[in-house]
Amino acid sequence: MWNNRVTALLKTTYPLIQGGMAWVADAQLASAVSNAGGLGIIAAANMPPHLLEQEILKVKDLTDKPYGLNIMLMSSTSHDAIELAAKYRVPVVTTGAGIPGKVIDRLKPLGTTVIPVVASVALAKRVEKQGADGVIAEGTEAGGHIGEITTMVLVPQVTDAINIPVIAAGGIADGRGIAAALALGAEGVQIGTRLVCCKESTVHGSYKDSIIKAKDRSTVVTGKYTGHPVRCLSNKLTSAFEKMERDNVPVEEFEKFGSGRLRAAVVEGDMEWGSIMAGQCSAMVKSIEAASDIITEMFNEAERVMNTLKSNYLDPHVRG
Ligand code: TUI
Repeated sequence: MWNNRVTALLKTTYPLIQGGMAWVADAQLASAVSNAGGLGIIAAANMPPHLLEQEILKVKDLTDKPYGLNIMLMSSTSHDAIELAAKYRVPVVTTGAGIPGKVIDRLKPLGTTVIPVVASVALAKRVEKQGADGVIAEGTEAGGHIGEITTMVLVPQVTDAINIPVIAAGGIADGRGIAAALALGAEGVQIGTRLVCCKESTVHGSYKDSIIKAKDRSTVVTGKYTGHPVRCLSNKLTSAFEKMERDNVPVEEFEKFGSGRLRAAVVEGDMEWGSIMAGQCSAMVKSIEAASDIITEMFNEAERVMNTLKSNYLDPHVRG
């Protein structure tokens, strides 16, 4: 039913990639997503190489299905992550927060599928020329480090500009979002926030609860003036960041103040002073379910949505 260029690339049942969320995307989450028919991802982010190696070994133990590694290009340990991906012949690598030329050059010759996250048409064209296998076009609705263009506007422009498959990301939390992404020309979806709240996710319970309690305007974007804007649920930390931005404090001071905050939220459950990175679709996440139930239901709903659209707008109507 869902076979297309993305399932062919990923060797998965569904055209779904899990977001490469720092501190969240570990072997337990990745294996749950892969076992459910999507592509589970381990986030290398700033993980020390020996711990990342343990996570790679663990995911290989917990699933026979394909899995991936996300390499955050701004991270000081990205080189080590690339070498570990090479050592273990990781099937798929996604990249974020930068230009992935060195990842493509090192890993493509080894047979790794490389799928960079892009937030602009220009970068999508550039990575296609560099040899990327597909792109994840991530809209500003997403959580964490983001670009400026919405998913609705970015995805059709990227699909028009390149020939490799496009995976839509940012703001997708249910089957309606999947159907919409496909309507915009994407052939797959990346899901972050909704999977933070799955049963197998090891994030602190308070983090999951905060997402479930979130409303439409609960997220804010801080750090625009640093050049690295980040979307989080609003709390005391984001208010302090907003004040620092108004006061134009030096960028180094701002970044030093932010250091360790994501870990504080994810691991310790500090909902006041931790960085609760999450997308705008937090408000659409209503319960904690197993990854396999989330993924199966999202694609079943997408199928129902597409059938309803067809019967409402395309099938011959009996006119009275
Ligand atoms: O990378 C992400 N999201 C992230 S990374 C992250 S870790 C972090 N921790 C603490 C502070 C800040 C970050 C949390 N969330 N998403 C993928 C993504 N990549 N979004 C936007 C981009 C992007 C932006 C610019 C990719 C390439 C790019 O190129 C720059 C250029 O010069 O064109």
